[in-house]
Amino acid sequence: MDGVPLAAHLSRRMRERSHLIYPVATRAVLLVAAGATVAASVAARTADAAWFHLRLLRAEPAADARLGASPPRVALWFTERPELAVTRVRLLDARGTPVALAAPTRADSAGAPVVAVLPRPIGVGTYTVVWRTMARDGHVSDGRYAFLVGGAAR
Ligand SMILES: [Cu+2]
Repeated sequence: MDGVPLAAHLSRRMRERSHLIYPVATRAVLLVAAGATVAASVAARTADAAWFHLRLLRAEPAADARLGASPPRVALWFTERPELAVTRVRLLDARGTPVALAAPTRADSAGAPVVAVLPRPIGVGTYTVVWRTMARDGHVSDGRYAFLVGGAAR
């Protein structure tokens, strides 16, 4: 039955997105509503995806970059000011294991990136940056992208 996995997916999605925005009681109501009105949720989610206010503008390392050596940091520029207190940046190796990364910081100036320093250099391999943040209006955005260390020399 097609509706079941979709409903489960939407519930999970709603839970992820709501935990920063809504108190627990409201979240429970939203989960019930999500199960009851899947079609409406699909429409809302589609519109939502098209209108995420905060998006990743650019990044260092860039998506799909091939670096000759370990980057010193991950820097993320967003289209609007992110709420640093709820911003999470993780770096995963090819097996999905988290790599040591300092807590994200951000200079208090317009256009400043969120920066997470690598305390130790990383070795050759493929890595994935996973980020999640929230705009000042409470909208949560998240994403991930990969880059390669050791792929420059050929
Ligand atoms: Cu928004």
